[in-house]
Amino acid sequence: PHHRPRVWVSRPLFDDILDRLREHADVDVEDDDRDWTREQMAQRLRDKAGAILGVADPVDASVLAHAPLLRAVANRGVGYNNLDLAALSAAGVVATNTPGVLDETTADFAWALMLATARRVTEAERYLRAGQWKGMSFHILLGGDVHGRTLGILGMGRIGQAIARRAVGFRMPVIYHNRSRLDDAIERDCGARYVDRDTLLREADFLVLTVPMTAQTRHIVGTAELALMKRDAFLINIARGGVVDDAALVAALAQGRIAGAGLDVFEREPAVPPEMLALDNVVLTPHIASASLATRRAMAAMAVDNLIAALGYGPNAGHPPNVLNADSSLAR
Ligand code: 8YV
Repeated sequence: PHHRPRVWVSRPLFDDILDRLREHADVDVEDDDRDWTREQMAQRLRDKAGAILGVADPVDASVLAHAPLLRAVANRGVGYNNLDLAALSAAGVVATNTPGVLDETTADFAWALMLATARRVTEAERYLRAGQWKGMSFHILLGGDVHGRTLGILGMGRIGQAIARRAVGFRMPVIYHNRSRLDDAIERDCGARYVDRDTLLREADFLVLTVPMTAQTRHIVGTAELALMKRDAFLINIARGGVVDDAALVAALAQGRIAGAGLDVFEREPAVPPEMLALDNVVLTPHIASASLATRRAMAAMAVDNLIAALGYGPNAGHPPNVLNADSSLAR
């Protein structure tokens, strides 16, 4: 009899998109969002050939030791700091992510946070909803301008570039820092100038973080970096919580050493530091920068197509388009 692989989908996902996977595999879908421990991951994966995972669902050697049948894991996200790629390769498990499809939507949201923090949008709405608006006042809720100020981007990958390209209409000079300098043609296309890290911190009016979470980027913005920033600058984080030292940021915000922050990600999601919640000069959102319906559907479809291909089915059988660990063997 033909053997159908078993697949685990760790969190709810668009059912019509999962139907494509069901043509090839027996699919177990979790119907609630929850954060999985390594022990729970190991337990769920012990009889599975593949999995579609959220970017917080950990896979390392301790999990893989209990998953002898596992051949592929597909992140439904571009970040993959939940995956230990060396351990996956050693176990012969293919890992994939969803690059590209979320760049523009995520860049839109970075701008939403820039505008909302500088112009105090959420604070203003809290004021109105609380019934504090008693009539036209010239002096209420005075914010900072966005247009004409300097946009600084740390981590100039696909998402950073998409953010930079949007600065033209706001007449904003764009500076960036990245592991490596971009080609002239790309710099011209996104109108961005390369600077060293300290210059970026010193000159940016908006410092937007779009670096991946790695050992090198952990706490890349901490007390020393915040001290270099302008007092009227805003910090925007749509990358990963761990790239910012939250305790240092809370201190800088509370002491007015920077003007404010727009944060979509936190060090220990879904926990948000209570000191942060008490501040008015921050805009806080629950990790939704890629959350437009069209983009989330495209991400889901990409993850499903990657997994189908990695398990040896469909038009790309054996060659999933978005492999992260080319050194893993497809034949396990
Ligand atoms: C998540 C993200 O995938 O792509 C990433 O790296 O962090 C997000 O797009 C999204 O929150 C769904 O879990």
